[in-house]
Amino acid sequence: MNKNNTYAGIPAEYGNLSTSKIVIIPVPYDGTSTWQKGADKGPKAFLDASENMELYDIETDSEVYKEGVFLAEPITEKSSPEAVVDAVHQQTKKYINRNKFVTILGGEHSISIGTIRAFNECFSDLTVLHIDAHADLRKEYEGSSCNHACAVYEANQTTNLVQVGIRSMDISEKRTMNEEKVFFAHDMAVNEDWMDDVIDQLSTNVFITFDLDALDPSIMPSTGTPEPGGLFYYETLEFLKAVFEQKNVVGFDMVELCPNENEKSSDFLAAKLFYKMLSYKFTSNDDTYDIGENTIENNPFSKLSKFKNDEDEY
Ligand SMILES: [Mn+2]
Repeated sequence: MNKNNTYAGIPAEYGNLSTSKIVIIPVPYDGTSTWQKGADKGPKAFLDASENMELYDIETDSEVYKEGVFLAEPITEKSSPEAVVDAVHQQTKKYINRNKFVTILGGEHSISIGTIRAFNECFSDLTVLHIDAHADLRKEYEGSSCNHACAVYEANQTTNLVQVGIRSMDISEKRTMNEEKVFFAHDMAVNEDWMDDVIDQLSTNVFITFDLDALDPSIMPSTGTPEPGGLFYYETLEFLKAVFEQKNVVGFDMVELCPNENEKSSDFLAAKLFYKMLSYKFTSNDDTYDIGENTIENNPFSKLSKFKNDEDEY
């Protein structure tokens, strides 16, 4: 950890909870992964890489850390996958209720069950934009509904789930899947309009769950289950930027960084991608959103929340 004890080594004045618009919750958990272990080391590798990043973003001409980024205590619960999901759910909701732009850093993908549950309770008409190589639609896997293979089963029941980059699944998941809202990697490879087609499926409020194995293993080898044929960096950025510009992104998580001591570029990619997403959020044209007849002005991620800002409650 840097001398400031802050995200990316930012000056302490930008890391206070009370003045920060952004919160990062690290969840170093890897209890259910089935192949390569090590996603529990993801948050530390991510934070180490973040400290070596230059914090001016050229593309957006911004320094988003000046919005304030509070690095929350890591969630250390490990007793069972269900207990982890509960802890993540509660912590996420706590910070959403303080009107923060909440981001969660995994850890393996099962933690997203908790993050999505919190966002879905706090925001109406929520889309979960699931960017991943895997469908993750199993109801139960190895005896638990909180397994990484089940990450978006609940979201599929309770939100508008839109899946992007999928290239590996079990045939049983076809029964659960809404194929109109699934963008398979092999189709995206030959469809020039896939970004617009995805955006057409999104409601106004969007939560992004980003499994890093959605990216091509040539640029993101350090992940638990690398699958060939993934997204590349600039197309990913172009897509995300369009989503942030056209929709009200209410928060995001990033999961499945499984660091390898001999391969640091994946850690750095994750750190940069995360910072890019923050940069897009806070420089996108987010002054107004049309949601039906209502126009929400300024600070839309909080004003579309079902909850009032109540600092005293916590
Ligand atoms: Mn995956």
